[in-house]
Amino acid sequence: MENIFKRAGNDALRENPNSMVYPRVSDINITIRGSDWYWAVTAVMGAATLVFVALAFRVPRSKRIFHYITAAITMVATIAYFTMGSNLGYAAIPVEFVRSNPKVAGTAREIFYVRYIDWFITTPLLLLDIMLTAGLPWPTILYTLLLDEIMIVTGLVGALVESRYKWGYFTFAMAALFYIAYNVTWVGRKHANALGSNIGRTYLMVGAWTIFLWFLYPIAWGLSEGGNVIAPDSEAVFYGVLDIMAKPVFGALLLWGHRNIDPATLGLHIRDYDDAMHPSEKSGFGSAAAANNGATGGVTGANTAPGVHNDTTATAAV
Ligand code: RET
Repeated sequence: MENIFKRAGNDALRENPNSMVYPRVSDINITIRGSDWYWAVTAVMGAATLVFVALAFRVPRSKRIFHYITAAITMVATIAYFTMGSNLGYAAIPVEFVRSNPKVAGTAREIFYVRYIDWFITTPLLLLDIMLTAGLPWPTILYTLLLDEIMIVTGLVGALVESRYKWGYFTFAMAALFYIAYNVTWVGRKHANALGSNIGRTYLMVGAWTIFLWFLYPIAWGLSEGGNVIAPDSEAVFYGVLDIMAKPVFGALLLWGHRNIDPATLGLHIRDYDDAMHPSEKSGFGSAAAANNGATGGVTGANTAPGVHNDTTATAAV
């Protein structure tokens, strides 16, 4: 048994012994003030969801994609914040650094894993909002979303690990964040600018806002789950302000930017059952003929001058 510790180089079983896995109680926790703040953020997220859904109903169904994605983001956050306000959705994790500061003195910290479940669902949706605005090719979008999921999952695992190995996970997450930032700031911007100045301007606004905010998250993590420097109440305020900026404020900016952009311009041709058909599609079985005509039917057909079936005119007509 001793021999497994004597092998040179690999300290894994010594640093993370199985004896450390037992149920624990946390002694570095949020107070009632932290809970109050989490409830306040719950209300903000819930109100934003109602506003985004209400805005969706003001435009035709075929133009609601960004409203729906954005409302889904704040809807999920509402539930996550409800959970944290209730002092639920956490694990008690022994701290790597035992501090003397009374605000963080103790041996096990309350780590809200529900935060990461929220981010696992909502950060890909945020990126989708951004990358669909740029009209990026779908393989680039999918790959960036995968890197984003890696960032969130490694962040969660790092937060739940008690030894210094947590910083290994932090490093993986940072590498993923840099890749995401490269795609958003560089690749996305080139694509968005190519689609016209209105789209380029909207993209620059939401893209720059996002990348600025996203780089503040690892700082919050380093001070909270990572380094146990700030109290769980301060962690609540830090992440809460960031989440409000990155979700409801981001969503408002995005939908404002999209008010004059037809999703069809971005290659998002969405069909609705009551779309008017192009005269040439009305022959035969009417709507059935239109439904089978993937290339020209739906939104494009509805908004295009007779005989013209390309994307540019479809957009210009709206
Ligand atoms: C973690 C931990 C370690 C390193 C990095 C992280 C990045 C997290 C980010 C989260 C973004 C969340 C958003 C939520 C919206 O409400 C996981 C904190 C890089 C970028 C935008």
